[in-house]
Formats: sequence, structure tokens, C-alpha cells
Amino acid sequence: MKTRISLIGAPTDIGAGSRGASMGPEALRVADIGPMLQRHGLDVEDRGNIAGPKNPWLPPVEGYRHLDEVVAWNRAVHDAIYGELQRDRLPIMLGGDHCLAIGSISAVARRCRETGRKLRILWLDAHADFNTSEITPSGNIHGMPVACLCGLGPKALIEIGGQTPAIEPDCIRQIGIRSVDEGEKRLVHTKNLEVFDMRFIDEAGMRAAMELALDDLDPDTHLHVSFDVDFLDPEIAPGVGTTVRGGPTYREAQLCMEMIADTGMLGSLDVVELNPALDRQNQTALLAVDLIESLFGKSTLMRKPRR
Ligand code: HAR
Ligand code: MN
Ligand code: MN
Ligand code: MN
Repeated sequence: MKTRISLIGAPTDIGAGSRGASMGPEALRVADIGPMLQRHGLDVEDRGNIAGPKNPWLPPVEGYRHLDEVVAWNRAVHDAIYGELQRDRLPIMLGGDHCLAIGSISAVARRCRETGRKLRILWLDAHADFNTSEITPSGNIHGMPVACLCGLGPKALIEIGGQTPAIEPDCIRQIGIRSVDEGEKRLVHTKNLEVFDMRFIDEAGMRAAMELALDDLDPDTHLHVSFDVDFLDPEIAPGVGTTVRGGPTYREAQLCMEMIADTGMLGSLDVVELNPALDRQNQTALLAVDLIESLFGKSTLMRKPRR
């Protein structure tokens, strides 16, 4: 069956430490994300943007910045993504900052429970996003979504998908990680998160990292990719709020996307943290769209999955 895709914009920077990710959805549209997917024969509907509260730009309160607004945005994202999954469409959330993955992934997890499918989450990021209010250095909730999804976070955020925790840590594979805070590091170890950090990628290569991250997938697995654009090296992707040098190169990122495409199991996608205010001539959005093209199966030659 033809893959049916729904684009859903979530124009907010409510969980971020700098303003501008709210312009991400439009920058991705300007970079032709919809027409690119259509050119590959996919059925694409752009559902437009979700609405939510404005960013009051206030300091953190008890370890959380803008908690009420983050809850409102994530409820709206959850409902929109869940609706598309119910209609058997593949949702692409155009963020927005990474706090919105709480809403999208809790919707995906809910749908997987209902349909009896397994879930594997690939978290492509420079950051582990595993902070809590006790250990966060910033109070910015875009540094906390993985913890919230695993049940570590404020009640209103961990309950969004109807079951707490929304997911177990063992369904997550993190790739490209190179910035983890001290307390966060301890929590990553306590919860046994599987992390393919840049040291691993340096030593073993992206191919080995992805082979392991995609290992022993049940044929009936829903694969969710949460693509934080700061995963990429800032030399090629400057348009993000929290750059960390030493990320994957263009070729490494392409291989990562191609190996995910080869599984044929992609079921949903977040594209987050793109910040057009910090970009140059939309190059980071164009790069993200180029990589997403590979994620949906564009390859140089026709090839069979190697795995
Ligand atoms: N770890 C830092 C914090 O919690 C920075 C988090 C930045 N997060 C993102 N998403 N950009 O990955 O504040
Ligand atoms: Mn992130
Ligand atoms: Mn990040
Ligand atoms: Mn291209």
C-alpha cells in the first residue's frame, strides 16, 4: 500500500533555551518537504499547524520553564499525532523544540499498545534529553523529554498518553550523543539507556552503530525516529539553538537515514530544534529535507536491503 504521510506543524519554542524553533515548520515547508515526498510517489497531506499558548519567556519555576504551556502544546501534539495514526497515516511532526516529542511519542506508544505492535525509538541527537527538574542545569524542558516518556517528570507531562510510563527505556536507541550533563549521565546509567555516542561512532563507525540500533527488530515493529537537527555537525547544520561540535558528517548522517529506510519499518517521525533565526539561507532546513528524502528511501542506485 502507498505510504500516506501527514505533515503536522507545531510552531513553538516553548521548551527551548533560545527563541526561533517556532519558525521550524515554515522553514521545512519552504525547503519543500511536502513536494519532495510527493516526488517519491508518496501520498502527502499537509495538515497545517497546531495552535498553542505563546511563549511568555519567563525564568524556570521549581526546575521547569513554562511547564503549563509545555503541557498544553504536548496535549495538542498528542491529539493530532494520535488522530493521524488512527487513520493509518504516517505522521511527521514539524517542530518546534524537542519537548514536543513527549506528545508525539506518547501518542505513538498509545497506538502501539492498542494495535499490539512493538515500538522502537531512534533518538538522533547531540543530547540525551534525560534531565529531570532536580538535575536540569537550565529548566528547559527540551532537555527532559526522554525522562518524561520513561515516567520521570511532572504528572501532567508523564500522563499525556494515558499510561505512565509511556515507554520503557529498553525501546530507545540514542545515536550521535555528545553532550550529557553530570546528573543526567548518572540517570542514563541507572536506567540503562542504550546510547551510541560519538565516541562509539568514531571507533566503530555509523554502520556498526545503526546495525546494533536496528538489531532484532520484530517484523511487526513500529519504528519512530525523533530527529533533533542538532544531531548533525554544526559545520553543516548551524541553524539550531544548541550546537555541539563533533557531530555526524553529511555522509554519516546519510548512511544513518539510509539504513533506517532499508528496514521498511518507519512509522512516524519528529523533526525538531530547527531554528531558522540562527540559520544561513535556510541551509539547515534544506539539509534536513535532503536527509529525510533518504529516510524515505531515496538511494543513489536501486539496492536491496542488506540486512
Ligand atoms: N542538557 C541541556 C539542558 O538540559 C541542553 C539540552 C538541549 N536540548 C536540546 N535538545 N537541544 O536535545 O538544558
Ligand atoms: Mn533533543
Ligand atoms: Mn539536541
Ligand atoms: Mn535531495
